[in-house]
Amino acid sequence: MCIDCGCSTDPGSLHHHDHKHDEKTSRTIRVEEDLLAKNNRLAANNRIRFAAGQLLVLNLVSSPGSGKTSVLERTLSDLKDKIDFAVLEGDQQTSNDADRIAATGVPVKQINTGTGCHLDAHMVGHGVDDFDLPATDILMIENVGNLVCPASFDLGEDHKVVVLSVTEGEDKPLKYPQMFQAAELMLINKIDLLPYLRFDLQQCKAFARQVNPRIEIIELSCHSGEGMTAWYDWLHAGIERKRMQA
Ligand SMILES: Nc1nc2c(ncn2[C@@H]2O[C@H](COP(=O)(O)OP(=O)(O)OP(=O)(O)O)[C@@H](O)[C@H]2O)c(=O)[nH]1
Ligand SMILES: [Mg+2]
Repeated sequence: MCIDCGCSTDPGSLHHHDHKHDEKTSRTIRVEEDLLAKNNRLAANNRIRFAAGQLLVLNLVSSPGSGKTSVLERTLSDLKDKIDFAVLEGDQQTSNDADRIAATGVPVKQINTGTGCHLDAHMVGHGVDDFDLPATDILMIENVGNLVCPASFDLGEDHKVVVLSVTEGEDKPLKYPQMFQAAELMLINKIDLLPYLRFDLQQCKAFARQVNPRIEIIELSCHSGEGMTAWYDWLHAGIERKRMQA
């Protein structure tokens, strides 16, 4: 990354302005590598703790407002009698989302990142300290709404689940490919709004598969409930896989 303007110095990237990249640039890249290496070490520690508790850990990522908390609220309300959940909520400010989750009766902790644009493994490691992990089937981590930075930060999760709502436009997988490459599953949310929008569902799915041929896709609306069963089946299958691995 260029320390003057923050743009990528990747030779393949567009870089049209007129300034020199000197040794300061390589120092910046070094710091970035160290930061990610430290995060990866802490994520590995988290993963060991999660494996000991035999729980499924999902990292929900998306742009702000795609419906992550809404999907969680409905999921927890529908499944909490069958599945033991715990939830970590990541936002820059406020405890709004944690308050919404707490209303479902599921254990929740809010992490405020301040100026930070993503959760990291250190925050998550401390965030779960108060949870009874062995008594938990699924830990849901709602990341800060941001379709860029959370893609680079491993939290020790089993899977990233990217939520894309139909109001955002079908081209987002092409514009923000890193996030869709990092995700195992894409939830296309707010499909109840499709009749009112120009959103090409098939094109969106094709774009997502173009950047990640293995990505699984579920279309749903947590308002109408359409498609939620497929998501719940995916969660049950995930828990089953974890139990088989143990
Ligand atoms: N029509 C419709 N609206 C939805 C649906 N899901 C969420 N919304 C609305 O979308 C808005 C944002 O929902 P949130 O659940 O707060 O989104 P979020 O991704 O958690 O937002 P941040 O945490 O701020 O990134 C709210 O007004 C929801 O009511 C849906 O399935 N259909
Ligand atoms: Mg939210």
